[in-house]
Amino acid sequence: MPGLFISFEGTEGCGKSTQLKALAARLSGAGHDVVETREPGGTVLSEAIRTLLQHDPAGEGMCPETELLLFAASRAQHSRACIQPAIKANKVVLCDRFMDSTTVYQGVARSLSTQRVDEINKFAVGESIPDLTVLIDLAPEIGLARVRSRGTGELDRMEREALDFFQAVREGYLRLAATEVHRFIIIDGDQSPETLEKEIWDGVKQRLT
Ligand code: Z5A
Repeated sequence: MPGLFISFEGTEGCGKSTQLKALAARLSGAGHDVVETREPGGTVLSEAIRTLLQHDPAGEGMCPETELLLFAASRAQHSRACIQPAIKANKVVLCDRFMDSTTVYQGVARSLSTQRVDEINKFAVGESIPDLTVLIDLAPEIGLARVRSRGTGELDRMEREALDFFQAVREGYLRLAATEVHRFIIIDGDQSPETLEKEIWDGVKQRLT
């Protein structure tokens, strides 16, 4: 089977990482060679940029334009050093967030020019356009409550945004998915992990056959 690129998108805490792992296990069980990766991140350089974007005090007060370009820089390296070689080697790449996160977080929620964001996204991704994107739709209040209850109590730079920001993100995703119905599968995130897993597997199988 030729290589395949599937991205996962959604608001904070919607269950992407959990479902990406579940889909990876199902695909591996079906005999596929699967690569699990994430954004920002996925290469040593891209992970260093992730630290700047989310955790490093140097990132505090970052302007939206810098944020956009750092996400794009991380992606340019990730696309060329990880995703494209894996696809060429006929692997299935599962990526936790990709270019749609930039369209929605920087373009919609940060109100940067849509045209600029699109151009920068295209430049960064190169040949790596997802064949399929799983959008897990969830009210941000629910996702943020999950994130706040899971860990150290410390929120990263992006997680400290106000609820309005995440509401704009959610609406941005739904509008984007409506313009690219062939690429997106929308799943209701307010269900059990087992139900989500089954719906995603059914959706992926349907699109792949
Ligand atoms: N960002 C951007 O602005 N522009 C870009 O171009 C890119 C990213 C690529 C990356 O965050 C941040 O960067 C993100 C967007 C921005 N910022 N925000 N805010 P990240 O990688 O650190 O985290 P995330 O991707 O936003 O999400 P997450 O915290 O990793 O959550 P998740 O992957 O969606 O969910 P999860 O880890 O699978 O589950 C979260 C918790 O809920 C966990 O305790 C689970 O056990 C629980 N869970 C999972 N599923 C369920 C269900 N179904 N029911 C109940 N509980 C559940």
